[in-house]
Amino acid sequence: MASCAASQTSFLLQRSASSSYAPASSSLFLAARSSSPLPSLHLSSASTASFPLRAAEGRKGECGSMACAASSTELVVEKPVETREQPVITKEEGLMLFEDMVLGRSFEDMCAQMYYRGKMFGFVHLYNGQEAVSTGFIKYLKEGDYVCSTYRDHVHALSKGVSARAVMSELFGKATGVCRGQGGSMHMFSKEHGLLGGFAFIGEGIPVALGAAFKTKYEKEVLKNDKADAVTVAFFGDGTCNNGQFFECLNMAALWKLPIIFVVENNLWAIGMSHYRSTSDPEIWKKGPAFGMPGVHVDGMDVLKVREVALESIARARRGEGPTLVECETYRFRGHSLADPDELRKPAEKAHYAARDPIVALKNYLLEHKLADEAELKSIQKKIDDLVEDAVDFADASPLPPRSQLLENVFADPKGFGIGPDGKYRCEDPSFTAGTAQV
Ligand SMILES: Cc1ncc(C[n+]2csc(CCOP(=O)(O)OP(=O)(O)O)c2C)c(N)n1
Ligand SMILES: [Mg+2]
Repeated sequence: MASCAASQTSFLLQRSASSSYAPASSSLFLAARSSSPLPSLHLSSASTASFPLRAAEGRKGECGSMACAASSTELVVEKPVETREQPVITKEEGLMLFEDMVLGRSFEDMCAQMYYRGKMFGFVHLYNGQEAVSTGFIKYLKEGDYVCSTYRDHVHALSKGVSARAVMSELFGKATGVCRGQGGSMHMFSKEHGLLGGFAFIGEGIPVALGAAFKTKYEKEVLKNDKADAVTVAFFGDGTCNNGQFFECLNMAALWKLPIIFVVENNLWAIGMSHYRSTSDPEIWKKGPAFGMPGVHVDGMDVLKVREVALESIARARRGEGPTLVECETYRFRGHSLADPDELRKPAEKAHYAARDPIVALKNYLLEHKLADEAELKSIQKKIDDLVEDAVDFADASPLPPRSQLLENVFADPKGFGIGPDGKYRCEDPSFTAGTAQV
């Protein structure tokens, strides 16, 4: 039980959960390692079906999820949370969250259609099922805040305010795309929106996000700019947490108390590799306290719980109190990419999470709390359907980038392409790019 013991606590703070998704048995507790002044915040819901399933699916070893869950009862005194009569969000906020999640889902469904119709090239990784994470964090950021994504980046871009037209056009490789068609699916970037990029290499975005957070700290403390209060959120997957850059960045972020939130989208799988087969301790949130920052574990299929953790960790970062590691338990509803036949995951597992669809859960919450009626929600869906259709029409009608754009933003020296038979560098020949790519 060596690694379970690492979460030993010296004190416990309790408060009630603010979400009424699972009112009967959810609990939220703050615990701190005896050696660290920083709290490790662990948000869990005992009635959330995914947690027991994950424990059951986990390795049966010493510190599988089940063992750790059992040991945590020694450390945490749970108290029943009273049922909340009042909704935790306003109507306006609820509809905003709903709209953003529906946009993410509908956009991705349309991407699948367009990909299979041959409108997109390369790999396309969809975000279906994980919407509560993107929406729950990004919608609570300010305009000047930063988001760093992965190759599963369309929905992060949309939540951060990049238009559906600009994302769809980028996917079509068109000049009107957010990166003028040069990035494609895995490389959404927008300086204007503080979107630091999608990254095809796993973990590559984490140090970039760290750099943005360092910039904010430097502006504030060295350049004495009191207005520098940007928060950076870095999203990445469970598989990526086995990568060295993750650990290096946790260390630096804690050391320098950077305004960054590391958001792990733990969807249980890294392509076809189960999380439980590839990591020494499947509870990723515990790595936060190990580096001296809070580690939070949250149900990533519940946008209201994600929201609660987001509000707290964003406020903490903005106050200058440093980084937070948040592990969101979520699930992707489609294969790893659109080229993946998705044959490795068990049908029962897929069905289990399909029944916990975060959009359906939010919809039910809005209806039950009389924050919206069916007609209002349908009209939001219709509005989004129209918006996504418009994005496709726009992308389709947009021009391809000119050939002259081919070598723009390519850092390799084009002279590396060598000297032609005429003794001149090949890149100096006006027809150099002709036929090298279909742009
Ligand atoms: C540095 C690096 N190594 C390996 C790969 C191949 N690869 C692509 S996706 C992936 C799995 C990542 O899984 P996870 O971090 O859980 O993200 P998810 O796809 O589940 O969102 C791997 C290993 C890569 N892209 N980059
Ligand atoms: Mg994963």
